[in-house]
Amino acid sequence: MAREPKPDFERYMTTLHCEEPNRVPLGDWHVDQLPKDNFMGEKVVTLEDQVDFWYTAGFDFVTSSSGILEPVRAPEGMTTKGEAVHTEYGDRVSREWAQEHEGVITNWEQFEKYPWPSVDDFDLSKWDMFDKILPPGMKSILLLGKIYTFIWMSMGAEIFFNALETNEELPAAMFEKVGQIQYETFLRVIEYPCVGAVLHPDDIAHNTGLLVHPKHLRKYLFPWYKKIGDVCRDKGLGHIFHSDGDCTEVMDDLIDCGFHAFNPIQPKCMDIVEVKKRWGDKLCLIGNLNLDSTLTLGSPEDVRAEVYERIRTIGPGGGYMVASSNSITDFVPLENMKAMIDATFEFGRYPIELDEGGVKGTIWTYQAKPKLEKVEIAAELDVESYMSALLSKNLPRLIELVQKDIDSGLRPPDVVSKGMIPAMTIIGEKFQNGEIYIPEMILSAKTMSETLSHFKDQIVVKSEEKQGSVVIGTVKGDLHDIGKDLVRMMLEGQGYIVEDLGVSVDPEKFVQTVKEKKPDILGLSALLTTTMLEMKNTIDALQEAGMRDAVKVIVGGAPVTQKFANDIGADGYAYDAPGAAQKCKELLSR
Ligand code: B1M
Repeated sequence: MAREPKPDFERYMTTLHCEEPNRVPLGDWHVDQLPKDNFMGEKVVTLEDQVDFWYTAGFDFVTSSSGILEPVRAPEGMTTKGEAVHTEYGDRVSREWAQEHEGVITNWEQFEKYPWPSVDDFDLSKWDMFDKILPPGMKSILLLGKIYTFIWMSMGAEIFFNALETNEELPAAMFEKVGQIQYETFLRVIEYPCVGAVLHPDDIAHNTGLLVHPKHLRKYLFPWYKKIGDVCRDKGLGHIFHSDGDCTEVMDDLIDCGFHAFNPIQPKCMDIVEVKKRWGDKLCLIGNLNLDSTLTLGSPEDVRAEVYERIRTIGPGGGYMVASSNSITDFVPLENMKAMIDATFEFGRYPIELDEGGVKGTIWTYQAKPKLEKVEIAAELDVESYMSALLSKNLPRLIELVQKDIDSGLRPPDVVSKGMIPAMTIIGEKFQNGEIYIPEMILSAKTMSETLSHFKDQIVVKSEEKQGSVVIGTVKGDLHDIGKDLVRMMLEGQGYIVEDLGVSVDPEKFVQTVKEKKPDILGLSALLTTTMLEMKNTIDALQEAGMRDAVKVIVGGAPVTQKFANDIGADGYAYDAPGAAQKCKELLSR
């Protein structure tokens, strides 16, 4: 790359204002350590090294985190965090993440005792340094994380979701506390002249929609963004929002919060062409280069073709920056990262006049999520009432309904299979259609399991009436467990006996458990393109152990597709939790 980097933060700001600059800027805000080192051919260690990396790669800025409230700290005596280690690179990129089940702030006592930081305790000298060492034309972008993400991670996802739906006092106090800390940090850091923009990396969505109902975001989160946004507008600073997943439902809210730009528009979740049409005059779009496939599994030619296509379709008129659909992770090959940067320089010059199909390569375009088959339910009981009791988490009402049906002469297992299971299936459909959110799904499933345990002595299901048994886990190297947990709950709610092995499960552990427990089905979940390959390793390990025919294997998770499932020899694939329950039923009835 013999290009002379000519950083120009004005170009970045012009693009944020949805106007045409002289060329399309690069927009990634996070690059893992390994690709940085590989790109530079040496370890990127000091602040000067960091600046050198962003400058040499061709960015108009360097990003830097405030470091406040990150990561979630587990003070002595409180529960600890999980750790992710990408095995390919040993411990070089090991990280810590809060476990979803056990938060560190789950009650008032923990809230009071938490070592809440203040910006006054922070060493802000790096911003002073940036002021001195940034090359002409470059500015720094403050990564002001995280409000929402910090709160759900420190409370534990399940506890946070539950509290939002049942007793909002603690989450409300958390939003107040965390929002205030972030706001004060923001005010202090933007005093440094080097700061040109503020970016919030705060994931609020997953593949098919928001993680929680937008009313909670509107009440607790967006007012903080707006407060920060107002100051940014006043001071001429850029204001950028990052959330993975499908944020369609709140795009107008984000504009109202004063954001100039939205990142990363995951291609599996949102159609960037449609997003540009609907909001492109008010919101600059940053991202969309497919991390699931092109950037990670494709060739440099594929990357070049995808950059060409995005610039051709989204670039005209301004308001677009080339970036990945999350970040440049350590599993993006160096030559693909370079191809992305080079192609941006090659094709991004304004005015953009590129012909369709001008560069050949396999590229990714948005595909709408699969339409799920509507399940016909033989509603012999009052399924509607069961459903509303489950959705309102009304345990006494459920107990009353079950008792009434038992008293009318029905066998208790039939009450479950003809009343509660169909009700849970409809709740699953509502989730698929975006009518309800993850907390409602989780809480309905929990309420169902509490009802079942209330009647456990009466609901003695004969073995031939059991739906089947499932061993489930997230594969090796992968720590994502919210989706896997939802699948487990949905299966339990449908009458399956489920053994959950947790996250980052070795193939050997899966094989051993299949040997010991002899489940009908083995369920594998993966959320990363790299860890998806562990699904194949697990199936191969079953084969080697002579156990492949002993169990049906179903796979799922955000990057997994039916084609991938076929390629690795899985017996089934499901797009989501309700689909997983359907698939298990189908496999067991064969
Ligand atoms: Co991460 N993350 N994450 N993350 N994260 C994703 C998955 C990502 C898609 C974001 C993106 O690209 N914009 C991306 C993966 C890209 C890729 O590889 N293709 C990603 C990345 C890159 C990373 C890190 C590498 C980030 C980094 O370090 N640079 C890192 C890796 C850590 C590790 O695992 N080793 C990382 C970390 C994290 C957190 C720890 C911060 C957190 C996880 C917390 C936790 O789970 N306890 C996190 C989160 C929250 C996400 C997003 C935002 C949301 C995932 C989620 O919980 N969804 C996600 C973005 C996205 O999904 N679009 C993202 C809600 C859940 C209900 O949906 O899990 O999809 P989902 O499950 C669905 C279906 O997929 C299906 O049913 C579920 C319910 O309907 N399903 C199955 C799941 N398992 C199934 C099994 C089945 C059948 C269906 O059969 C057995």
